Amino acid sequence: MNYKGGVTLVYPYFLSRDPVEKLFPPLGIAYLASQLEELGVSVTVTDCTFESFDEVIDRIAGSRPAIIGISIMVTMSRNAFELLGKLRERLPGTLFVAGGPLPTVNPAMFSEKFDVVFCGEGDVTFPRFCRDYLSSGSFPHDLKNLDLFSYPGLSVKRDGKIVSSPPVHHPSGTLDRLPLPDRSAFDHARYQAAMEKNTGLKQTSLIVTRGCPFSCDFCSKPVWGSLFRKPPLEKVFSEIEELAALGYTCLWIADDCFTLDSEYLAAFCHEMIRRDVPVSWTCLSRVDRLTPGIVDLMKRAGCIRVYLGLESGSNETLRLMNKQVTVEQGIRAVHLFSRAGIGTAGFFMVGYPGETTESIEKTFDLVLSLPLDEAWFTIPLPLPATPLFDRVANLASWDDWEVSNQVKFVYPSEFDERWLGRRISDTMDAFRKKKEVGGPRKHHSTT
Ligand code: B12
Repeated sequence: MNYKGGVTLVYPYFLSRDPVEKLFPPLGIAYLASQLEELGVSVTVTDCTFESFDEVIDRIAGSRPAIIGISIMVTMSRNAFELLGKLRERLPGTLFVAGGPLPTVNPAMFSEKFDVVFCGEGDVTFPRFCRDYLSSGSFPHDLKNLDLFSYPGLSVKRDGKIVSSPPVHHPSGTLDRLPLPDRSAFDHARYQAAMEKNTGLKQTSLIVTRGCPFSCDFCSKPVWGSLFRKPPLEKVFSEIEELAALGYTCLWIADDCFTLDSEYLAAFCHEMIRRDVPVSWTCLSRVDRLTPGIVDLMKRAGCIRVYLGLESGSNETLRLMNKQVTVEQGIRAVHLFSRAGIGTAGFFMVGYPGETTESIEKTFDLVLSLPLDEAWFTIPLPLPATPLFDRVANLASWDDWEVSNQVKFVYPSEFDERWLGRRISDTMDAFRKKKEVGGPRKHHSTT
């Protein structure tokens, strides 16, 4: 059954804000779109990345959707509220729904202005909610016809109070029933051109597994939760073959913990070798649970780079971060990958609450002592629903969350931003110099 005036899904990121940003099509709304289509609900996807604010407003307002769902992460709340304000003026009869990583951790922030908020894996209930809403009348006042508490993950403002339910997750074994994300609305030619310019590769992202059983102090993972789930490889390879057919030459497996389950990882690699898919891949990895055998297999299966959350050169700081790994394990992992011919990128965080200038200097020393191809520094960004956030709770204002990749604390820190900024740029200069002296690496660069 088709519904007139169906659903529009919006990803409110505008490229002009940061033209050197890595660009990946937004998978959250692509997953929701395919599941809405499966239920017979008419859906359009608006990825704002290559558009202007006014173009987006005009196009969406012109199509008069009954529901507008906006996907929001921590840097996008201002854009989301601006879109909401402008669109509401033009579309008073439309229901506005917020979802994604930020509403998941702070539903109250969005329940004030949006009609409905979804927390967690929105694809568990949002498609069913849209179908039911559209068949029950499709105007905001018709919400009362629905039993809102039969939609896990939903938050809503009722009689001046916000009623919210906890983030919802797919249970084990259900990922195999989900359709592949619908990427048909994305401008793949522009994504490929932008990534090729930045990285030399037509790279795109995909999610294979969901969930992470670890509890790093700074990590915001309530969308996926702690339960590690893995879909059947048959399904994963349908998606990979689709991406290769779209012209992508490299994949970024953006899972929280892709290398967690060595058996699954090995089966993935064997399948990649057997099918001979013409794409290389990169992934995030923890530094534990790695053996020369699995690393070698990853190389043979086309892995060209791993991103490692090394974070610190001090075991005391790693303990503060609850990383549950040691500096020595990190060093071993970098050497394992490097020896196998897989490029390595290290993420480091400096200025952690409770660490010392000595431990920060150990981190800078570590970066310069490792055979890394890339090094990335951040300072702590306390995300809601993390233990770190609770410890530094007196944040200045939500506007500060717009800041990404800058040395600017959004809470009162014991460290001086100017000193940290200078030490980071000195270290990066020394890092680049060391790489120049070492000569060009044989791997493709992904930055
Ligand atoms: C890929 C990625 C990026 C990419 C691009 C994002 C993109 N276009 O997808 C890049 C590298 C650019 C990036 C940058 C940043 N990222 Co990022 N990124 C990711 C990553 C690894 C995967 C995203 C993804 O594809 N997920 C898969 C899809 C299917 O999941 P999803 O979008 O969450 O969607 C599900 C639900 O959220 C929900 N949903 C989503 N939208 C909607 C909309 C509606 C209406 C509804 C009902 C439901 C709903 O349903 C979906 C299906 O279940 C996530 C980690 C993760 N595990 O998700 C971090 C993550 C999203 N990033 C994060 C952060 C902090 C950043 C940076 C700020 C980092 C920094 N310090 O610079 C920057 C911001 C840059 C910017 N552009 O504004 C945080 C966000 C935290 C938060 N609470 O908001 C995450 C969760 C990582 C983390 N654990 O801290 N990121």
